[in-house]
Amino acid sequence: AHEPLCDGAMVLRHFARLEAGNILADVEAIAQKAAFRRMETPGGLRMSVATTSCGNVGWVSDRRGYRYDSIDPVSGQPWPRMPESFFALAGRAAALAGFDGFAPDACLINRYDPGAKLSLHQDKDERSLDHPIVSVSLGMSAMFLFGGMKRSDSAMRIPLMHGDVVVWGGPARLRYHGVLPVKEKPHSLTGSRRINLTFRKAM
Ligand code: MD5
Ligand code: FE
Repeated sequence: AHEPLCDGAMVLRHFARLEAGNILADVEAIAQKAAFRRMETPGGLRMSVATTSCGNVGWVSDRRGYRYDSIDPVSGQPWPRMPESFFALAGRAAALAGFDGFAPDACLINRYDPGAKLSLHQDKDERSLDHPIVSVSLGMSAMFLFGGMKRSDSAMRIPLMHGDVVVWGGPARLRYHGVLPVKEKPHSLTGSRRINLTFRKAM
């Protein structure tokens, strides 16, 4: 089922379900080279979500700010390559939502343990905001907050479940969004974790 959420945002329910086991195996291999870590924000707080990346660049946060970097600051090495299957999945999802030719160069991988959350924010660290973001949810479900163009705008609550893919582009690209604290309802493939992959064209 393809549900338009609003102009520019499309939910593709179950879209990644058949591939979920393979994606999670790839995520484990990536995490062996670039471990999940809870990054520090410029304000000095530690995120409850643990992150890693694969692709030409990865998303990094520290006291200096947010940015994309070709080097993982923990390993001192380039980020692991983005698997072809990830690139292909993101491209197929984007095309279904009307964004042809999406070529992500970064895949940010978020790991939510029970209680982890993401406060309302906008994604604007990418060089051009003309490209969509494709998000893949795996494992435990989460309540996604989909707000407006201002932080103070009221937010819709959208449950995101294992295998759901969302494409955010055009007028939805800069909407405020977040994730409510994840409740512990273990999933057969991930245990007490939610994994979210976001594909971006960062550079
Ligand atoms: C998550 N991750 O579930 C979400 C999925 C992040 C993040 O927010 O920054 O890592 S991506 C949701 C998203 C991206 C771009 C635009 C909009 C939502 N939106 O317009 O609501 O871990
Ligand atoms: Fe975001």
